[in-house]
Amino acid sequence: MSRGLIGDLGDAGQRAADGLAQMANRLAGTTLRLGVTGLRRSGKTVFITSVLNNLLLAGRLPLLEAVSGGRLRAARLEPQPDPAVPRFDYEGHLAQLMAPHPGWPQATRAVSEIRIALRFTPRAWLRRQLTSTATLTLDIVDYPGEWLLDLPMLGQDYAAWSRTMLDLAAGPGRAPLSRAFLEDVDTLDPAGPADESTARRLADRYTAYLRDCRASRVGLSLLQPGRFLEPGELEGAPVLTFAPLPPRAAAGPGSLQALMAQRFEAYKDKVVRRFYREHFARLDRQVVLVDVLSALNAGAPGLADLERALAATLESFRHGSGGWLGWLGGASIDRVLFAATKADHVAAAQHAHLAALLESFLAGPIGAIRFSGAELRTLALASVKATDTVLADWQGQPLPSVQGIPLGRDRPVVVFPGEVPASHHEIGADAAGRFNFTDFRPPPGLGRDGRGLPNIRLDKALEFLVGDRLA
Ligand SMILES: Nc1nc2c(ncn2[C@@H]2O[C@H](COP(=O)(O)OP(=O)(O)O)[C@@H](O)[C@H]2O)c(=O)[nH]1
Ligand SMILES: [Mg+2]
Repeated sequence: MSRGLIGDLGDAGQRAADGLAQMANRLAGTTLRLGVTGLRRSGKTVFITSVLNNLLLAGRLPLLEAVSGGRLRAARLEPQPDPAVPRFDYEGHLAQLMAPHPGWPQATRAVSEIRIALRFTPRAWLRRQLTSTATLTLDIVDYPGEWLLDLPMLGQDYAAWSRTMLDLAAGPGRAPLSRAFLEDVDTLDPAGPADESTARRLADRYTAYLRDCRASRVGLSLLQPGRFLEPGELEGAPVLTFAPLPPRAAAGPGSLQALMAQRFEAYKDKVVRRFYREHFARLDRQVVLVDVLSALNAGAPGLADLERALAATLESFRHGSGGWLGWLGGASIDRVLFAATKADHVAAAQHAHLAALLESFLAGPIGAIRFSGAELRTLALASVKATDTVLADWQGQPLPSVQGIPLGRDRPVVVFPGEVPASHHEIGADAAGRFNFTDFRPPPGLGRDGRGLPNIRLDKALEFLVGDRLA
């Protein structure tokens, strides 16, 4: 017998043992960690609230097979596993949506988590013989997409990062916002002596520029480092006191550039890698929520920026030798859903275009990096449906329109929001002002029937994200 064959038998034996262990685990119940991310106001809080509400009530989820098949027996919230992480305030957010004068939940900023246990009857005959009910413990982790956008920094050194950031700052859409910072950089010698007040001033100007980008009408989103905008407990710390500088070969130890590079490395280590270890590396599944319609409203620069932000996000789900995650190790995310949120802002007939548009943004980066890694899917959803699609008569033409109460108003109106392009290649530089999608309020009486918050395709999202673990 050759050594190879012994080796093969050994592997097969090991695999069988692993398989049995896995089976035993699954019978006893499994835990799945689902990350929910997206940039500010992309819809994370509303998504998690509606997912929990519909699972707890086995409600409006006809395309989640465990629900339509009547196999979801019971669901309840349980204490979360990480006592130091804030709990997702499900009850508070739901109360706001169901109030007599309903409103959207308050904006949230940091990471939070919540655990829901789902008891179900297994679908497979063999498994049913072994156990009549199984439990899936689902941990949902809400974290800002801005933090995810920092992950690619781990694959860059200070010089490479600086070049990328300075090019971006000088590009279209951003140049008017970065002027004060770039002028300051122009008058400095990176090879000159390090000095704290200069470092502080540069960091302040760079932060002001990032803030202006975020506040700008065009809705810029690729903003690094993310913690400059959401510092939390790190406000004023040296790890946040740096900025990109044009690389100078002559800059030696003790130079301003050396100080900045040191702090850039500290940021990677203390902030980015820590987030990676404590949160990201522990996730099994991920949903990335994208507010595509707001990006359309913002016009061409906002759309170009969205594409860059999506490309950076995608990097995080790439496995194997090509991706920088390979050497970090431990990433276990095997399914990622990119979901265009607030689909109820447009008529049902436009939803396919909305999903195709999001896919077209991802197609470029996927081709460019020859993506291999987690399984990807895109769809358009509304976590809470605030409108109805109606056929309105516009000068004798029936046009699919939406009816709902616009934000800041009290009465329902019918609006024709226009067509969503099916690809971003169909959007010219003249996009500014072409799109004007309206924001709506949650309608009164939401969820009163006890059948779960009305939504669009939340079930399809869940089938992809957790359906296989409910089988
Ligand atoms: N019509 C509609 N609006 C939504 C939906 N989800 C989110 N929104 C809007 O988007 C805003 C931000 O949502 P939120 O969940 O707080 O975003 P987060 O910052 O990612 O947690 C809300 O205040 C709503 O105005 C939805 O499913 N339908
Ligand atoms: Mg939130």
